[in-house]
Amino acid sequence: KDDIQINVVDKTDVPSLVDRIIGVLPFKHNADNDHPPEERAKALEQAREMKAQVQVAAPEAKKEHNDPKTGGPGEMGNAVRIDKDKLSKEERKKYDDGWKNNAFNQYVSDMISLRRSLADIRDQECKKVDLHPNLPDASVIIIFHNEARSTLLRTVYSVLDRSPAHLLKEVILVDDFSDKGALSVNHLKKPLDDDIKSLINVRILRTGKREGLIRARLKGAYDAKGKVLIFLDSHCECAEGWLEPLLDPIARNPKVAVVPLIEIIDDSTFQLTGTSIQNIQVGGFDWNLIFNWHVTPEKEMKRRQKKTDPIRSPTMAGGLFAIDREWFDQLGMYDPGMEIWGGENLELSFKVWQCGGELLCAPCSHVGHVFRKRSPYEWPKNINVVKKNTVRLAEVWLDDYKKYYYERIANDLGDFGDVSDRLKIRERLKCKSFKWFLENVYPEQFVPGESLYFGEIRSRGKTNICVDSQEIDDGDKPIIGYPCHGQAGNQYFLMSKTFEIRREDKCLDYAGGQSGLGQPKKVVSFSCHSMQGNQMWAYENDMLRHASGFCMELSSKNDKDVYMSNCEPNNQYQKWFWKKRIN
Ligand code: UD2
Ligand code: MN
Repeated sequence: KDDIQINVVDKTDVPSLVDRIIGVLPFKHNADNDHPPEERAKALEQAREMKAQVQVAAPEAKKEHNDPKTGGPGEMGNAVRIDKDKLSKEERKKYDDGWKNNAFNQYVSDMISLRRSLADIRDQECKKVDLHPNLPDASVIIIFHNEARSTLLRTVYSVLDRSPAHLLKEVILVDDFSDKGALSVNHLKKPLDDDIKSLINVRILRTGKREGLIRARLKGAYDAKGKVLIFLDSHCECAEGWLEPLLDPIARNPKVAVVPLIEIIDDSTFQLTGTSIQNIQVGGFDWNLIFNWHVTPEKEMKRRQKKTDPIRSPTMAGGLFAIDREWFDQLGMYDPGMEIWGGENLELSFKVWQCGGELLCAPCSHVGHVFRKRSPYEWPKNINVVKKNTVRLAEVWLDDYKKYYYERIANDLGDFGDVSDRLKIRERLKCKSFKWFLENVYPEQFVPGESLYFGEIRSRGKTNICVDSQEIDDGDKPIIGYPCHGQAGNQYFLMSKTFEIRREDKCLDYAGGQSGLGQPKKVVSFSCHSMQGNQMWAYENDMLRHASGFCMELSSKNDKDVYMSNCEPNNQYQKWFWKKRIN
C-alpha cells in the first residue's frame, strides 16, 4: 500500500484517479504471484471502495477547475488586472466590498481558478537535492477568521495538488468564529462544509468564540495526527515541490523548525512572484520586538555548502512553518495566554533556539502569501493585544534585555496576566539565556545597552519640544520638532557606540550643504548603513554636531522645523537634553 502515492484531491478526479490506483497496485506490475491473494484482494477491494466514494462528485468544484492549458485568468501565477472604472454599478460594488472586507482584491481572487497553475519557481538545483529517505508525514493546519472563500479554498487546493499523498496526513481547517454574513454565525459554514465534502482528508474544526490566531492554531495542533505540523495562513498558495524541503531538515533533526520562502502574492493582482535563491532574507527583530527581514549575513552564506542548503534564521515571520509535533509539544506549543495576533512568532523563534533547536529557512520551498497593508478584521477595543503578547514573551525569554523593549513602551507593561507556567517550561527544558541567543544566533543585532545616550532629545530653547522622526515607514521624511509626548516611539533615539543617532533601524542622516533654493537642508531618518559618513554625530556640551561640522537647530520661529546650521555655543535652539546611559 505504501506504493500508492496518489494525489486524491477531489472526487471529480474519478476516472483518472481510478486509473492511477490500478496503475500502482502491486499485482499489476507482478503478473506472477509475488503477492499473496489476500493482499491482492484487499488492494482491489480498497480500489473499489475508493471508486464508490469518488462517485459522489462535487459538481460545483468541477466548474471552477479551469484547465491551465486554456489559460484562465491568473494561470501560471500571472497578474489579473481590472479596470474598476469600466465595471457596471453592481460589479463595482462587489469590487469595492471585496477590498473593504478583506484588505485585498477579492474580486480578482474570485475570478481566478481555485486550482490555478503556478510557474515552477524553484532553482534548478532544487530538483537534484537528495532527500532523506524517510520523510515524516505532515498535518497542514490552516486557520482563518472571515477569510474570503476563494483565497481559503485556493490555499487548500494548492496543498492537495502539490503534496505527495504519502506525506500529507491531513488538512485541518480551523474556523476562528467567522461572523460575517447575515444568516449564520459562521459565514463560511454552509458553503465551506459543502466545498470540502468531496475532499479527502480535509476537515474543519470550529472555535466556540473568537480565540485569535494563537489559540486557533493550538486547537488544530491538539487535533492533528501527522508527525509534523505545518501551519499556513488562509490566503496562501503552495508552489511545486514546497513540501519535501520543509520535511527534510526535520527528518534529520526533529528539533528544527523550518520556514519556506514566503513569496508575495500581490494584494491587488494576485500575481505570485518568486524570490531568487541568491537573495534570501532571514528574520530579525527590532527592540519594539517587531519582526523584520534582513540580508543573510556573509558568515551564514559561507557556512553552507550548497545554495540549496537550509539557512539559519534568528526569527520567523510566523504564518508559515513546519515543526515536529512532539518537539512543538515539548516546547509548550504556543502561549495560550496570547490574544488575537502578534508576538507568537518571536516567542516560538526564541524558544526554538534557546531550548536547543534551530530555525531554518528552506531555499527550495516556495509558498505564496497575500501580504496586506491593513488588517481587515475586528480587534478588541479595550486592550492592546500586541503589547500584551509581546510583554508576555519578553518576560519569559528576554532576561535583562526586556528592559530595551520596556523603555520603548515607556515602561507601561499593562496587565499581561500570569506567565509562571511559561517560565516553568523554560526551566524544565534548561533553555539557554537570551544573551547566548544574541551572541550566537544574532550577533548582527544592535544592542541598545551598548549605546551612549538614549531616550527623547528635548530642546533647551523650547523645553516642551522633542526631536520626532515622524513615521518610520517613510524613511526619508525630515525629522521635526514636536511636543514631547513621553511615549517613546518616534521620539526615542539612541546614540550607538559608532556615533549614529538611531531610531530602531533608521539613523539620522544629513546629506550636508544647502539645497538649490538656499533653504537649509533637512535631517532625515534613513536606513542605517554602518558606514558613518552622513550618519555620524557627536553630542558635546548639549549640542548635536554632525560630521559635516554643522549643528542641529530647532526653528525659533515655528518650533517645528529642524535644520543644520553653523554651530553657535550660546544658541539655546542648538542645545538639546539627552540622557546618558550609565551601565
Ligand atoms: C503575520 C503572519 C501571521 C502571524 C502574524 C503575527 C505571515 C505570512 N503571516 O501576519 O501568520 O504570525 O504575523 O501574529 O508570516 N486569524 C484568526 N483569528 C484572528 C486573527 C487572524 O484565525 O483573530 C487568522 C487569519 O485569518 C490568518 C492568520 O490568522 O489566516 C494570520 O492573520 P493575518 O493574515 O491577518 O496576519 P499577517 O499575515 O498580517
Ligand atoms: Mn496573512
